[in-house]
Amino acid sequence: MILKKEFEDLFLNISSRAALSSYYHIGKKDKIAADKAAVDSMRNELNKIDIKGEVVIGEGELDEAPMLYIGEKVGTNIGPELDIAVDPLEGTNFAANNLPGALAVIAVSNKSHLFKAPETYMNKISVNFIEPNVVDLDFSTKKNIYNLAEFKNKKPNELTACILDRPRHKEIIEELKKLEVKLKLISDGDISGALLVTDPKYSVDIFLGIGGGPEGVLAASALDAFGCSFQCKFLFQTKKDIERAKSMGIRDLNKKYQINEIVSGDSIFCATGVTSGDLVSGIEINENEFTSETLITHKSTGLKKIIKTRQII
Ligand code: VTB
Repeated sequence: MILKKEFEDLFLNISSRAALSSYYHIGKKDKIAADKAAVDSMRNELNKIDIKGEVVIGEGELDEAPMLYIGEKVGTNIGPELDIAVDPLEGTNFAANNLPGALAVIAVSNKSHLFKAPETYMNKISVNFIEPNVVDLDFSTKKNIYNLAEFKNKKPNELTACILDRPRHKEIIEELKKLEVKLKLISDGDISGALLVTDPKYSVDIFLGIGGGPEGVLAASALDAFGCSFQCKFLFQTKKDIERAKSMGIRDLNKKYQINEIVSGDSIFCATGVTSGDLVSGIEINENEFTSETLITHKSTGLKKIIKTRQII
């Protein structure tokens, strides 16, 4: 089933309104307030539209998050049954410190077509083509880089890899350095990081490493529309993580997922800039109007573009 074209505008409006709401908190050193503003706005706007929505990726479990928790029903309860994934403010540190790259993000699919990911870490890898056995989560970093270089007809030192700058990535980063791969180390925001493989203008050949599981599902929705490959594995560190995963129906805890096991069928993805970053520009306010930039994709219509809108506040 295809998602109606009119949803493109509706969801674009939801992510741009959420971005505007957290924009008022940028640089205020209060990431909780910035996040809450985006959550409240997204929930409010979602509840105005005619859908029977269920949050599959949200702010956490009901006991952790009062709003947009996993399983929360959203919409007017009239219309199609949809899965909703949200990261109302991706890059809360960026927003709190007025740094580039904060985004409001939402993705939607038909019911049961987005993976209900637990709130755990996820090991991810993404490139902008689909060709088996070139890049694989089970290969060593070295093998992936050599294969990718050969596939792209480049030398390893002409490739760029994007990865979160974390101590857990020490070995991968050392290996990439040894191979003379150019690094793009990001401090937060791995939805945006993953999406840098989608267009040559960002000069990123591969995205890899361990980040948030929910962020992985959101990125997968856009990567799918761009025809990129994405593989992932969840990492369960505590007993609680494992129990939660089992209760969510995950049997094989070491399973490697391909993109279409994470997002299947049609999906719409919107990421609006709160502060300007690699992907999109941030919110600008001019008297009673605001301008926002949103990267929007819609798999079935082939829509993949950055849309600038100007709206009354
Ligand atoms: C990433 C990134 C987020 O968390 O998922 C990362 O996209 C993973 O967690 O913006 P750690 O910070 O524990 O490494 C963020 O950086 C913050 O939610």
